[in-house]
Amino acid sequence: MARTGFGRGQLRDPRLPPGQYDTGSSWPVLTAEVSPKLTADTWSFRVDGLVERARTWDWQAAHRLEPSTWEGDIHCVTSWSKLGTGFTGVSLDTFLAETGVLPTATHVVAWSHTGYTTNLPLAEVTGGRAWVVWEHEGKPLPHEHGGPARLLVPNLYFWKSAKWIGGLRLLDHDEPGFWEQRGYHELGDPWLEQRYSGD
Ligand SMILES: Nc1nc2c(c(=O)[nH]1)N[C@H]1C(S)=C(S)[C@@H](COP(=O)(O)O)O[C@H]1N2
Ligand SMILES: [Mo]
Repeated sequence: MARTGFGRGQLRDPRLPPGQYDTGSSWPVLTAEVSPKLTADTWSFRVDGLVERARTWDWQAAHRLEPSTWEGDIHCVTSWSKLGTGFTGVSLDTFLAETGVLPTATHVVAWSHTGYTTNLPLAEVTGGRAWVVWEHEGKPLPHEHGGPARLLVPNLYFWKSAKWIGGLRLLDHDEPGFWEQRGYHELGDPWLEQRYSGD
């Protein structure tokens, strides 16, 4: 079936959550802050807070971990979705297995090297649900899309996928991040249309 047949009043692609449209081969850039001067040489990823052993990986150390590729759909709260796209990096499960997680941990705050933050329940980023990624469709992740490395949490609206990811802090409580402090939903499930606080 022709992909161009999907549209208003016509067959709707079942991969599109309510209120979303297919952005096709384009990939919009949404950045709230000034893009950082960050390269593979200056990038690092830290996991701390309620863990047994806080740890920081540099580019080489992160690339020694078991790689994994995810393919699927991503959904921005501004209503575009990008369907059938692929990223490669390392599962957060792999990083967290190296630090251990204390039983009191319930949430994480993901932070970017720029200062951008976003909060997530621990259960939403474990069990094969979240990755630190550095490749998009076999090529280095473009800088404007968060390269050298970003978080990928595809089950939630894309504001949770922090670009230029710097680390995760494990907490025993929820702590609203940049957009959550500005009225966005604490969780952000696109299938439940959790766009704004109270949705
Ligand atoms: N550091 C940082 N990460 C961010 C953002 C941002 O402004 N800064 N925007 C978020 C939002 S709202 C979306 S939709 C996606 C956009 O990613 P893209 O620009 O690669 O499409 O990144 C998310 N991660
Ligand atoms: Mo977004």
